[in-house]
Amino acid sequence: MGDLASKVEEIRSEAEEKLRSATTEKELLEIKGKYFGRKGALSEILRSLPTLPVEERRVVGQKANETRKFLESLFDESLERIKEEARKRKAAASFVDVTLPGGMLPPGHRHPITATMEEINRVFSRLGFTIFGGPDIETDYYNFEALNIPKEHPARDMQDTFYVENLDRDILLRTHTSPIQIRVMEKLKPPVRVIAPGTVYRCDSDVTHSPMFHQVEGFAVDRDITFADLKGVLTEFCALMFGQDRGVRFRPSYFPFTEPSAEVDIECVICGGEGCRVCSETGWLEILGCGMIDPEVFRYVGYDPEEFSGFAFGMGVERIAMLRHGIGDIRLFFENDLRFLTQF
Ligand code: 2U9
Repeated sequence: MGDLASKVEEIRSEAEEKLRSATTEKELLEIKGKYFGRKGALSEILRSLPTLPVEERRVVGQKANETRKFLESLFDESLERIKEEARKRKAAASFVDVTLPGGMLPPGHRHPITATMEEINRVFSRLGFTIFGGPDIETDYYNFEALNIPKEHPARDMQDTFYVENLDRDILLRTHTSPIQIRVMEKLKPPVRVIAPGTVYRCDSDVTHSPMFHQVEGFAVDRDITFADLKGVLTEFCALMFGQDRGVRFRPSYFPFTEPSAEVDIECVICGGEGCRVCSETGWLEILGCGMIDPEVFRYVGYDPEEFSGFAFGMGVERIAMLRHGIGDIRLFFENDLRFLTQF
């Protein structure tokens, strides 16, 4: 008789210890199955009760039923404990300490085109020019007509224009920043010295041309402005931008809005004038265009060409940045590849 009762005791203490140390729901179910489930050790003892003598049946039966009740409630308690532990583990894993300092962004820097454009602006500011801006979307009048380029004039073929869709083809993306200067001339009377930096657009794309690029143009108008003033200002610009000892030359050229016109070359920044692949073995690099403003342009803006004269110039910012940094493909500026951009 003592045997079965102590077997129940044994089941109780073994199952209790295992339930208390179990860490998963699966483990709990296994313990229940083995000790106090329908096919467990306890059920087996209960099933054998009818074969026992009355006294033993009473004692063992009572003990076994109490033990099952105890283990079942310990099972529920342990299940609750395990679930609570899992909840706590999950909460700890997703805890965010909002008092910690935020992640620091690495310091950035200006895009090489912005840096070059700002440097050009700085040089002309030093020479007494004031910076103006204007709209990227322009009218045919400000982009062409007022610059002495009438409709159907062959000079229009020099710039492949993006037109904004309308029947009259009179709204477009500016092909140069010259319209800014027309707008300034309409508002300000001479003497004026103005610099016009900005984004411009042309339907053109290869290693040295991008459909979107940047220009800095400028002009000076006053009484008695001569080609000598043009040469003086632009020679000084080249010295400040490319070094005091760099050779500069002026070559005759043509632009519809200037007469006479010239192109300015500097000694090659790569070979110093010896001749190399970058300067096509000439020793010289073209960096800007310029000229005396055509009297016809003055008539459009209401300046008296008998009283005033002026010079104007224009340069492509990408070209200058490419020459300064020895870059062979203009598209690198606009791909936003950090391996390229972080070198500046
Ligand atoms: C007004 C009158 C005259 C601006 C000028 C150039 C010469 C010139 C090009 C250089 C390379 C543009 O980026 S580029 O393709 N520009 O050569 N620009 S004179 O003359 C003006 C502008 C405005 C009212």
